[in-house]
Amino acid sequence: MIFDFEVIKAFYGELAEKIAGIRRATGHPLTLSEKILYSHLFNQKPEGSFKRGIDYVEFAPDRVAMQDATAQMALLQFMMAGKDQTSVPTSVHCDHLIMAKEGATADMKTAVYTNKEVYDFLSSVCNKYDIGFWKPGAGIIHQIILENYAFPGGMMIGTDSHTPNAGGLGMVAIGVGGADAVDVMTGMAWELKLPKLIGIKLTGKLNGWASPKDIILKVAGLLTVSGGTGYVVEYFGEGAESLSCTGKATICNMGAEIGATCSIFGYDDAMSRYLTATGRKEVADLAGANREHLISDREVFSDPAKYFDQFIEISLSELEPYINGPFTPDLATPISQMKEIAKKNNWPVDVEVGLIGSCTNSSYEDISRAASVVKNAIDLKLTARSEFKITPGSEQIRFIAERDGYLKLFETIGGEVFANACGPCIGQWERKGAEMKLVNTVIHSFNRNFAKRADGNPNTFAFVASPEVVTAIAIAGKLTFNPLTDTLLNADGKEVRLAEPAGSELPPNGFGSIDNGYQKPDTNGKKSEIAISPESDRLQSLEPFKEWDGKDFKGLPLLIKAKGKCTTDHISMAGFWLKYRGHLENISNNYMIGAVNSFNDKTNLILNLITGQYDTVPAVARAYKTSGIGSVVAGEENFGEGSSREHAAMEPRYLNVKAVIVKSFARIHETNLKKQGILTLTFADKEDYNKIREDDKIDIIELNLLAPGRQVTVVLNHSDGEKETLMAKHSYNAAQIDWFRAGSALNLIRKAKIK
Ligand code: MIC
Ligand code: SF4
Repeated sequence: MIFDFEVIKAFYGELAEKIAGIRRATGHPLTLSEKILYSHLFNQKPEGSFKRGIDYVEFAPDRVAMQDATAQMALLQFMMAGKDQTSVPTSVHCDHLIMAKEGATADMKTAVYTNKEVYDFLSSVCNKYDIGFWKPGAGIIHQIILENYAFPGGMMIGTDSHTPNAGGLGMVAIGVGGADAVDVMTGMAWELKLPKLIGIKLTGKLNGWASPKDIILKVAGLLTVSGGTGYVVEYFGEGAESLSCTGKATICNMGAEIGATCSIFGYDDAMSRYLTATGRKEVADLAGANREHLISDREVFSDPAKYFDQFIEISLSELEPYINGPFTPDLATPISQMKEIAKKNNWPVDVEVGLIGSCTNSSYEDISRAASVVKNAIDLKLTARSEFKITPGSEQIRFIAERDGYLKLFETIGGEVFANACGPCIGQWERKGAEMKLVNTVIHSFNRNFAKRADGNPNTFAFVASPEVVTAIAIAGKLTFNPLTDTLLNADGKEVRLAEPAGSELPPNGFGSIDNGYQKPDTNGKKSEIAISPESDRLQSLEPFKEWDGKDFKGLPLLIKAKGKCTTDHISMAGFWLKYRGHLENISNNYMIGAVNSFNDKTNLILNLITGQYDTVPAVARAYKTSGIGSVVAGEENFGEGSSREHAAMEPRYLNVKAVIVKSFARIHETNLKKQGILTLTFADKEDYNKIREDDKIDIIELNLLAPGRQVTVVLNHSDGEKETLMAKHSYNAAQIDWFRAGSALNLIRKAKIK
């Protein structure tokens, strides 16, 4: 079955005419990114006047996807909007809440039982509003989207930062917070600052141990975790065409790790093969007939530097495998230099666990290449020195990996297969002994490796590499093992060298037909009421946030000045806390518990200005809230990097934080904060971060004059009686200022409905 085929057909039916109109209006050759973005304008015309990186533009995406950990809050908000059904095709995927502990079968049983209330809620909301529901065990959102929904030239948003995975099938797919999803689901325009463009030309061809993952690991090293912020990254060139569709998806997926709005590849034969193999030959035919509209114009290819804001060229023939980490995905080390760099940095090199899979690297190609390494190791009489775990991205993939004998091979070297879900990637890993907080090293093919992410242990050094490299390193047991040059001692005491991995792009025996875990909306569900028990500790109906009272913020205590990296994992931790994703009050108890207080270098220990005592961040925030006092949060660069979770924005709003002032924001988090009605500011002079003292009372004044481009005045009232005034910038446009005034973006939607 092809989902929403009529919508896709209609899209391709209009595409040629739309592109011709865009070309007339802009008057210049077009990149693929522009073609897709401009063909999805909400009501505006491209006029040739939009300025990239400056103008906010309204879009009409073709679909919305949500995963269970973010869908709860998104749907609770959607329910407040008073609609009968979603305006565009929408799907919900149960993937984040499944704990990895004893292997797939046992873990699935536990998950279905422990998360019953949430799954039942999501399933009944899906039935009521005509939303496709993917049951627990079906797989990870991005893998399911690639296998079933993505189509070249389309545009979608998803409440998960790795939504750009669908760029592997030529789609502009963007990660957003739940409130943005509500805009699109309620039929409103979805607004985005028109992204700038990075063009990356891939020349040559990958060989040996190098894989698509290494391309993005290298790019992450070049651009860093914030280098892609505000950009669409468009890949092209003969090297791009030589990659499998799923390999392209891996690259687009991890574009989130450089902060990119999304990444994309032009339509090619690899995409056609993937669409056909996954039962969507009709889509491949339509895309094939529109191929010229699904790639950049010829002029762009011949002079890319002229059409992209930044242009990079990478030779695949010379690319060697990379290992990125620890603690950040952009610390890129070519495998040949790992021995030296690990030694220099004193990284622990004994690898305890190698993990493959996740939404980033679960393709047939990935699994078959990793399996070839295992097969070769067995033939060479080697065993795995590290533990080895596998999380398949979907039931489809798990099924064929089992059918084609790969899972058996993994088990032969002690591999353990977890459920088709996020599992260890999001801290849903009951790893034995993690609570002892011992220093140790793991290596995985996931995308993120922030501190504590996988197992909650701050002393776990997590490294990211391709599945085949992870497998080789798990066999060797050493981070410094380079399969290209090094040998291993086998059971007979002989020095042996692993052969280069080999795999297949697509399953030679097809994908087979399975129960994929999809639940079609049941029309009887339309009439049912969605009941949320007031006693529940997992779900809680939302109360609208209060409107801004029109007054300046005066004498607000500083809640916390966060030091250094402050990702959404630091702001609203996942793992254990995922269970409260539908309960704002309960999840607010994790607010900023991972952030480092710049005044004492400790996490979760801050000064309570009322008592003069130190306490946890949530406790102090609640104390201020109860006393009717607002507060201010300060931070450094790329604040809120990582996830799309809007809990990181709703929690401070719920806890009465009025403003967040930082050196710079990550895109999704900044929008999330704005949408929830928190004032988001950046220091006009970054050095002013240093002026904020622990016991400051902060004024933010002349808020009635808040206007696009106008700086905001912040006064620091120090406890010694001195005052310092500093200026802060903001990126609000006029419509977004209305969100602030209304108390949240959703309040505006609700008001429109009430009128
Ligand atoms: C992640 O990879 O961090 C997550 C968990 O998928 C998040 C979403 C979430 O926090 O629910 C993301 O990337 O957006
Ligand atoms: Fe799930 Fe990890 Fe992918 Fe996020 S990055 S969707 S947690 S598998």
